[in-house]
Amino acid sequence: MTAEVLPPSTLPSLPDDPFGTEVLTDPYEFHERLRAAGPVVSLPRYGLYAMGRFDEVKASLQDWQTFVSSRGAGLADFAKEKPWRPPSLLLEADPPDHTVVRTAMNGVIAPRTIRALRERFAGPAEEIADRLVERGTFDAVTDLAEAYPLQVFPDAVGLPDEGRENLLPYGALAFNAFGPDNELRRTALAQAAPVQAWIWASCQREALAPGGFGAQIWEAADRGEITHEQAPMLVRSLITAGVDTTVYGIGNTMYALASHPDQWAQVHAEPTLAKFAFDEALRWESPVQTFFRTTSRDAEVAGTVIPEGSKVLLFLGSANRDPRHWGEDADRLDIRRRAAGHVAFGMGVHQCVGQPVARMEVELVLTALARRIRRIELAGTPVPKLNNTLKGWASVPLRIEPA
Ligand code: OVM
Repeated sequence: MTAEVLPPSTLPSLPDDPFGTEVLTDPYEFHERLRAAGPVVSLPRYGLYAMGRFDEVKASLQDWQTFVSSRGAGLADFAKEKPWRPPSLLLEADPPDHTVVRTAMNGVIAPRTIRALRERFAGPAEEIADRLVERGTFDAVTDLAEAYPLQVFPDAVGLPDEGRENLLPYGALAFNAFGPDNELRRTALAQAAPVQAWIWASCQREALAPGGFGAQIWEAADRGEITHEQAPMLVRSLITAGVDTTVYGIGNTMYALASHPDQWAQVHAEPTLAKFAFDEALRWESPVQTFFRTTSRDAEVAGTVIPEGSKVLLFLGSANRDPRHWGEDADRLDIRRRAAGHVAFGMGVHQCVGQPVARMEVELVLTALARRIRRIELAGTPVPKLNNTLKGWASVPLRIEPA
């Protein structure tokens, strides 16, 4: 048999459904095949291009001129399909429009604001840690990862007390909606109307308590940094991106450490390691697994041309485990490695604006637990929570040994 010489334009292709139950439940075997197949891979099931290697994922996130967000950060191409909700002014926009609203948001989530909030977030973190340690067994998701952010974040935004049960369903909806028209997305959209109505009402000036992030966004409009039409949309961004992400972040961090008791022991011995444990957990099991971009022109990536108007699926969770970047032990959880530089918060102009809030929440709650708990272990089988974008758990039963 003669060896076939492939033309350089021949693109590797994988038949897998990255939004199917198998990959969503356990994506890591698929990620390995994706990275092995090449720097750019075709996913013909959805007519997509995909990248799973660290260098190309990072470079594409940084090249906002070529890999645009204004045509949607999900599978739907806003140039061709009507979005399920009015597009986000932050996530689904490009410079220069994006720059204006991003600058205003940076002002709202400023270091001074975060320092002031730390006091208000610290008490509840200590209290929840006391309660859970007292119990001895608890669920890291429902009793901690959901309970703590929901106790502190809605108050920080200034949201109404009534109706907060809509927050988690809205996050699940928004992150499922990035995916294809599958069961997860359809089910979420079928129940969306009352949830969306509460969210939008809560973004209005009269609904928001003084002093919170929400009121501050409206004040930025009064100062002329943004328009009054833009203000409720930016509050919506905070609500959409600020709840489920931190819930999954805490749940995944606790799962990571509970399944590696030796790593927990290190954080217990030295609770200031909590922030490193969080970065390593984000790298090892990234809550936001994927985002899409759309090519605004023919894009050359590692010798492959991606034609203009293509949807490109960037696998953040795969980039964060790429041995080409992280070394042969990329799959190993090691809180002492230099995990900062992961792309779990994205990279470039769209990199997570709420990052300081998320980091503060996790540091406070993880430090409070690390001081009080000597040993931690899984007390049962964790139950995955499936979502088209988010990777995490519905339940992580834990048993702990107090210090
Ligand atoms: C938004 C937004 C930003 C980041 C993530 C996200 C649903 C949404 O601006 O609405 O996920």
